[in-house]
Amino acid sequence: MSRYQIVVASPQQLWQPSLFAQGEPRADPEFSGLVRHQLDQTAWVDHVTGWLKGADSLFEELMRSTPWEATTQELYGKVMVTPRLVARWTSADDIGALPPVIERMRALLVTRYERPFDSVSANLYRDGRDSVAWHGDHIPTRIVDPVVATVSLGHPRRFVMRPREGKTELALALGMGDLVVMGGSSQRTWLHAVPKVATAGPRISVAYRQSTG
Ligand SMILES: O=C(O)CCC(=O)C(=O)O
Repeated sequence: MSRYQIVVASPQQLWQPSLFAQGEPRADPEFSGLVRHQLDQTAWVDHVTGWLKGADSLFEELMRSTPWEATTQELYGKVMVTPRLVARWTSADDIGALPPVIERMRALLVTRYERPFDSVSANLYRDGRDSVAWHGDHIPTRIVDPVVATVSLGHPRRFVMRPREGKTELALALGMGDLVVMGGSSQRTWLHAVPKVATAGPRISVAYRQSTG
């Protein structure tokens, strides 16, 4: 018999609400405090710390009500379980059935960035072992300079970006209602990732993308 017992905590057990993210969820229509990181001549990232007030109640509702799925991916010829859980909503009816603040955030993003954002998806990083490897999002090439907006809920995780051929140039700690919007050529000429860490509480990222057009 092993001398070691492996204790695997569930995301609910690891979850500790923040004092700064309580109350009804409400996104800031003014995008106050927005900082634009001009990555190079053609790629940019907007960052608003704490854009969604009351992010914890949305986190808890999504944890409870989302049909989280484990998916697989092929890596170097091997089929591996993707290290995070995912969910995706692509029809207006599906998006309309989500907590109403998801639609309110979508409407604010559509107005500001003038993109349809007709697809909503979410990632659940249960703990520090969950991650997303370096990638650019797969968005049809007919969509020029796609804009991808992500709202982070729960415990902050490091979000990093680098040029396709280069080292990490931007690192942000994203959680508790932070908004990041990647635009210009950032999905084509840059990569982004959420690396694994030794310990982390659960985090959800909700992504708004354009899939048609
Ligand atoms: O969780 C994040 O902030 C990034 C997620 C991401 O890169 C993706 O879903 O493609």
